[in-house]
Amino acid sequence: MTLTVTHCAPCFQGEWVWVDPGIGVPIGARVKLTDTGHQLLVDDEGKEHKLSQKEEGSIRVMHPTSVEGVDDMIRLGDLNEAGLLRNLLVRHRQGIIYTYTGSVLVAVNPYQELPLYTADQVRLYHGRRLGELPPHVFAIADTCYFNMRRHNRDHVTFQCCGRCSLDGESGAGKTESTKLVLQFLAAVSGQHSWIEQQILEANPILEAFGNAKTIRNDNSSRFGKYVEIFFNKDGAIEGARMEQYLLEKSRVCHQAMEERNYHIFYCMLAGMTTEQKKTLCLGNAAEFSYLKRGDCIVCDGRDDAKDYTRIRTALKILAFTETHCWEILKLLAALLHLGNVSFEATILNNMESSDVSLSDHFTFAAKLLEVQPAALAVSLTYRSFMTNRERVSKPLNSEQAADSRDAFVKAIYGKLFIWIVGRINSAIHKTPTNGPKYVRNSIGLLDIFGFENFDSNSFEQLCINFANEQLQQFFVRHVFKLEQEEYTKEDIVWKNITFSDNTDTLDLLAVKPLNVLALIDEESHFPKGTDVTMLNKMNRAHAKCNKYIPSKNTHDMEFGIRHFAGVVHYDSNGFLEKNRDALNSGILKLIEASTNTLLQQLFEKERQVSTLSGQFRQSLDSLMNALSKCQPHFIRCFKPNDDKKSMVFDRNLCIRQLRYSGMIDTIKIRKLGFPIRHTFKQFLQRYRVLLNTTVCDPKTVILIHCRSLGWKSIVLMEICSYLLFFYRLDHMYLLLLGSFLLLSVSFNQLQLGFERLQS
Ligand code: AD9
Ligand code: MG
Repeated sequence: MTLTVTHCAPCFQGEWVWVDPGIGVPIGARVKLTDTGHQLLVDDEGKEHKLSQKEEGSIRVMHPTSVEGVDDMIRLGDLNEAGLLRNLLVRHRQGIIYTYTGSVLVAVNPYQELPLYTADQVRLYHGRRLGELPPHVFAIADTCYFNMRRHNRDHVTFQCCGRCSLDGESGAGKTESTKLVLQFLAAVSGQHSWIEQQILEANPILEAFGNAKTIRNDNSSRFGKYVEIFFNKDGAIEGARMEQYLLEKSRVCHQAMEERNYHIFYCMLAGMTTEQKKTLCLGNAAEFSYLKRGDCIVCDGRDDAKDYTRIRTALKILAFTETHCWEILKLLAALLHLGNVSFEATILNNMESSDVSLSDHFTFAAKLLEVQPAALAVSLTYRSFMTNRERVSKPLNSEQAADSRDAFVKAIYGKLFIWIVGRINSAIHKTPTNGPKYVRNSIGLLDIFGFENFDSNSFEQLCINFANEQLQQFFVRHVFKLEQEEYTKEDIVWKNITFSDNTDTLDLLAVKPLNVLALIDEESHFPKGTDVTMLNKMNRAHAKCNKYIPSKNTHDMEFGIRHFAGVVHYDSNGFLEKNRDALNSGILKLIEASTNTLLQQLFEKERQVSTLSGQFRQSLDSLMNALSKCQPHFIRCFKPNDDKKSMVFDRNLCIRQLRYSGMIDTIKIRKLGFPIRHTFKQFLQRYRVLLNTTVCDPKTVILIHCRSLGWKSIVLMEICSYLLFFYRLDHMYLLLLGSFLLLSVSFNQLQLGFERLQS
């Protein structure tokens, strides 16, 4: 094995060094002397590396901060990929899951219950400055809360929000972290009110209907979620609003091997009384085709019957009446029965057609949907559409009829989910009553699907990855671009730092003329448009774009996109149908004729205003707009291994996550920069005590002081602002620090002194 080694340094027994066995990122290793006096390196994974004599003298010694690990990666001496990776590894081994990178929190999924979230911990972290205590998700939650309240005091007329954005792979811990932030906010807002309980209880409902067991996560969120929590001027929670994005509807009808349908189905079958099940003609999960496509009915570690009780309690708390609950169960039962309906191939006027195979399931489905069986049969086996003059019906063959049944089921489930979120909102989202001038503060929590790249990727993955590109750009913009631009604008000496930017990919997806999403939409509106015509247009329009990988030949239905997190190949089959998201008009007529009130309500607003990607883009735009107006906080969730194991740290998986989380660049920029700045007005309001002046115009005051004190004053102010913001120092400290700083002679010394002061 050849070893790549850099700096020369003599090494001693037991010393820590870096070794690069040529398999990616250097790994930490400890020097061991053999009996013959040669050096042997034992790396972090226990592997031994022999060194040639020449190599022995040229080993890179590990910075002391990397040996034991640090709380904030900004303080690492080995400020590189290997350093960050080892820091996470060392802490993971010590059972420490949280690490800062400046104000960004990295959370490594522990895959075990840790005693970190007790009421004592809430009290411990509440009101403490960030960095004072070991890194914790509660510390970030408290910073959001503290800043929100502080701004509330300072600027009563502005609506200000702290945002938390959670990012990470499936199973990394985004949803758990969101719940923890919510738990913390509910605890510190201190009311133990009914509304708080309602907000907390919304989660089990959303998870029942929107989460499922996948190979990556036993409780995978199959929708994106943005929760906005509103606080009154005293900092008490007074309401919340939830937004959902892009539920994976296809899961209701199909699941990959070892995956399940949505939890609610298994829970209801395990938890309903025999009587209730009899009324809905339900048996066990194994009897329903929709529940066993993944050959997986039980999920280890989940108790479906117990969860059902929990869901029912939550529904009650969220003001779902008994009638609502029963109507929901009826509809879910109807979907299960529909899934068991099969079709027989027939020939009608020389055309392929189909008939419903009559079965109890079909009869029950019609009964529960409250429609005429004959009408249900026709709407499933015919497709009707409008020509210029009249409505025409075309028979469907048995496969098409099964597809039409699935489309019906997906539409019902998708709308039911949206309806449930709507009802939750109507329980927890109260309009403020204190008059028009009353402004509420809010904290938003974004828990949205991570980047997806499967063996086969379809339209849903394109939408999800598009959302991730936008969020990545938001992160990159926030951390990098704005920072850099601001320094340039303020004439602060700043060496340009290079960072990976995903603007080109976003241009290709949604900005350029004939961008990918626009082409898909355009082709969806053409009655004659097909996946093939769409793909051809895309290949032609973007042949020269280096972020686009065209299909290999005319038979190849795949195209590729170079995303910030890697290349994803998409199978364009089914894109247009999924994007059109339109129900056969025969089915819409059937729903109109149904006497099932819930079904009717779900489809009340069924106006085909926009395509799926159109709707999604709209909700993403409003999300991005909301995010851009607020102070964001980021929690980057990491998954230590793919096996849901508690003590396994897969280096390759973690490097990948480090890379695409932008952590390396974040750490550079954060260490070099000044993270917090204020306008003249804000500055004066906050530091008037320091400036000792009666002049009122903020800019004049500050400029006078800058001129008389020179650049040191600016540095002082920046650092004071930083300290006040992050460390919540009081004025006493600030004055002491001020005199210390003004005596210092060079900026480096200031920084050194400052660092010493911090430690
Ligand atoms: V997905 O994109 O929705 O598939 P998430 O949301 O990132 O994914 P989730 O929060 O559901 O992952 O976490 C997955 C599992 O990891 C949880 O069900 C827990 O079993 C486990 N987990 C995550 N965070 C923690 C934690 N802080 N403490 C203990 C945790 N277990
Ligand atoms: Mg989740």
